[in-house]
Amino acid sequence: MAEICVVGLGYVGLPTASLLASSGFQVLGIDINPELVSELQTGNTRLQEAGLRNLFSGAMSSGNLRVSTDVEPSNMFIICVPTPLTKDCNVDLKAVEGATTGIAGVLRKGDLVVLESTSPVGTTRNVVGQILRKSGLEPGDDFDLCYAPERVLPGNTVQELIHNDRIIGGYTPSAAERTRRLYERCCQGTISVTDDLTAELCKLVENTYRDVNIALANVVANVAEAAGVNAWEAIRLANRHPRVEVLQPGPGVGGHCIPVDPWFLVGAYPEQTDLIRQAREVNEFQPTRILNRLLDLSQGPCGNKLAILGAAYKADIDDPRESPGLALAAVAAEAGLRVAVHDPLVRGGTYQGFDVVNDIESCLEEATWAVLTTNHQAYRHLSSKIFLDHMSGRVIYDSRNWLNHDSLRLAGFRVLVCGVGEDISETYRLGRRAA
Ligand code: SAJ
Repeated sequence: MAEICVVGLGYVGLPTASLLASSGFQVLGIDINPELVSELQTGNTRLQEAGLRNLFSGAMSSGNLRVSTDVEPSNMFIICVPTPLTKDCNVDLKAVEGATTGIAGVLRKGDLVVLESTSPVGTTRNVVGQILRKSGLEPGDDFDLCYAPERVLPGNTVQELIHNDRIIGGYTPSAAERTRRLYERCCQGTISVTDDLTAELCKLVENTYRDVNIALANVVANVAEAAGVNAWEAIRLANRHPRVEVLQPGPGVGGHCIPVDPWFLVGAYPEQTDLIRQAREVNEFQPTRILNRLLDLSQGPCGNKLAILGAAYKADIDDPRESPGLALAAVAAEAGLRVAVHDPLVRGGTYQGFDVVNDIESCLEEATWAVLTTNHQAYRHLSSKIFLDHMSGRVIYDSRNWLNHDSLRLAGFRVLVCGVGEDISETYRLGRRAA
């Protein structure tokens, strides 16, 4: 029998199960997707996470980790399933409910159940606890119940699982203590203990803070464009203040966490969360702003093909979920443009109705405009030649301030930069006024 059953073998569950197994626990990893489980049974994972392949295959070959589609009795259960948004921006708790229902079927007195999935305040006790009561057991009396949010940055998951501080929110203090002892076995960060409601709010505050901060950066970029100032330079200098840390503007906020989690607060507390909703709206509008600026400021029409460089939601990862590049593709297609999308890391295929290709030449071929949406290292030193050789138009929009603007301008391109007024971008170099 497994000591720990990890339910959900995705971006968080698989590294968590692997790490616990390599810390000496007998772990069973569960996923409802039979293809994923068959693939994992071979000891391979497709997840592109530094250190994960070795950690996972080592855990499998040690015999401490097994994977299956079926939940089994276990001393401890950790739920790591997705909590996406519905179309009308409400939380979809179906995966949490399904995972919990499975656990309720095998729950025994003395077990521990931990929810890690980002969830609205109250989910641990009112959803998970309530479903588990169907087992005839009472949380707090018969079994322990906790909320322990994951905090890992996709792309650096294994390192962050080991080194980040963690919050453990117990339905009861003793449940929190027990969970702290469990996580201490593989987490080297400081583990703080609180109640489940506070821990749930804490997780939502972390991602909302980042969303609001990026929205501020995007507003600064809009002001800078109107005022003829370079926002990147202004933010860099403002951040020299010891108590200021403004993030960076860009094409919007992607991924499966930051654009989603603030809605869990807005949905439940609409009257208290105007600021949070507005920040979401600012960030969601960025692709449309980019398109409008591009169409307003660019040269006369010489075609209608838009080449988008970057389908991953952020730099140097292969994940296209909620990506600003694909959001831009959608608004551009709606405006009647032909759209091509390139990414060096996202596996070639169709995402949200758009083909993502891995060869940049075909994406740029005969393009009227090119927009850089992801600051991948692979794009950092793109030569002006590749744009010259393939594009028919001569307008490039850099939404991440990432390309070599001087060399592109020398090659005859008009370069628009997010957060830099167009007239300014011609006369400023490295963010300073030209002599
Ligand atoms: N972004 C900007 N400007 C910035 C920073 C980020 O536009 O200055 C954009 C990125 O390009 C990307 C989006 O924001 O499109 C989100 O990327 P991210 O790196 O800020 O965050 P995620 O979604 O990859 O991971 C976040 C992290 N949360 C925080 O940093 C508070 C991570 O620690 C969480 O564990 C994760 O959400 C999660 O699973 O909740």
